[in-house]
Amino acid sequence: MGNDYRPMWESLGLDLEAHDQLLNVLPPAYGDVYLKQENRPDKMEYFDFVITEIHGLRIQELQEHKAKGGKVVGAYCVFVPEEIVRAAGGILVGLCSGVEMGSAQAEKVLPKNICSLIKSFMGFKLARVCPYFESCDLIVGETTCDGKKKAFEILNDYVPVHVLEIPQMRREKDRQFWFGEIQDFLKTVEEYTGNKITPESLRRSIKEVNAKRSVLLRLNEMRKNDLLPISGKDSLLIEQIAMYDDVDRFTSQVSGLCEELETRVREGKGVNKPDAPRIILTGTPMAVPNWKVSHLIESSGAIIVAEEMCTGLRYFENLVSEEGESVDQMLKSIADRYIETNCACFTPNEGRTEELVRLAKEYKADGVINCSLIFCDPYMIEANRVEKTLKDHGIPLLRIETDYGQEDSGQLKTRIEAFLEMIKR
Ligand code: BJ8
Repeated sequence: MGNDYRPMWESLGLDLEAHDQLLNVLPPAYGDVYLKQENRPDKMEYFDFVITEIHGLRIQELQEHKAKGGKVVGAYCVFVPEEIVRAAGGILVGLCSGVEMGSAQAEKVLPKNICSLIKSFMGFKLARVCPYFESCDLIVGETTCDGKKKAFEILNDYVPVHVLEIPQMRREKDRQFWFGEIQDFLKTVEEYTGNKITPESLRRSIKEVNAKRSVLLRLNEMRKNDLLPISGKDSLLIEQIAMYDDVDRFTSQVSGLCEELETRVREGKGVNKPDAPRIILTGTPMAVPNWKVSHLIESSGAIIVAEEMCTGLRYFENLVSEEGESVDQMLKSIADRYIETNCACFTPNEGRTEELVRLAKEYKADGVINCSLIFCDPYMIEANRVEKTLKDHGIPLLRIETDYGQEDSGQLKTRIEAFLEMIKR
């Protein structure tokens, strides 16, 4: 990192020693996973820079926003509508943590057998190592899974938490209920920011967030080519950065990258060998810096063509309708868009399995790797439905259960290599 950010981190109340340990893990991991890739697009430079400045420049921007009276809202799930936070002049940041940190502290308030994602976000808070967390005026939780639902009660002891109740089915009465939740969320956001959301501010923010999702879709479309202009690892990185970077700047940077990628496609330049097995990754989200499985897959000679996960297609595949005149009409469009997210918290969740079959065809995938975090009941159990559907359609599947540790890397690599050998083109 270029500047001395220590005074800023200190003012945020971070435990500087523990924070140093966290920052020391990142550069070597990033160098090994990302910077050694061959034939990377030049425009990845911006995203490398964002990672280098992950606790620096962006945090400084959040502090400047707060100094002008702006609010920062943190979230753990793609069900939290960024459009509403932006329409009230706030900034939404994704807080999902993808690294094991503060586990000892987290285990004082949580059981040991809970998924890495929950343990990590609680650990980040209790160990005071995340400047994003410490910048938040409000946290938005959700009732997607039991672990998160109960963890938010504990988190509320440390920071104000607004919990969105997520329906677990999509019947008409669930949709009505969800619309009510979205209306309540708007009121909370208005209260915290002190700003009234108007039809103009909401329409503008819907367009801005749609533009972000559209540019991600544009990038993803290019991954359908036989020669992919970008690796799966780089695509995942961009999908992770989408959760906390400045919306307009991110959109413009991805758009610039897309131009370079489109040229590559026209010139027939790719990052993969033509016979590399094409893989779709599906399952629980992979937050920064969780690149383990993607790295294992691509360093074994395959190419990831899509991520059917919340750090992936689920985040950007649907847009909010830009029709609607009143705030309520637009809120209805927001509610309609978000409830279609194919999270395993829904029962049944056939949309996800149908989507996987469709994606396998569109992206010409040779196989699917279903990756669940250990102790994640919704996704570990739903792996059964995924397996059954893919088997019915003759699509090979590998099921992986893992956590944020590196201890299982060798064993996972062996299994991935055996799977790739089996589906070899
Ligand atoms: S919409 S996938 S981001 S909830 S891994 S904490 S489910 S026990 S992350 Fe998710 Fe929203 Fe759904 Fe997406 Fe629980 Fe499972 Fe842990 Fe999970």
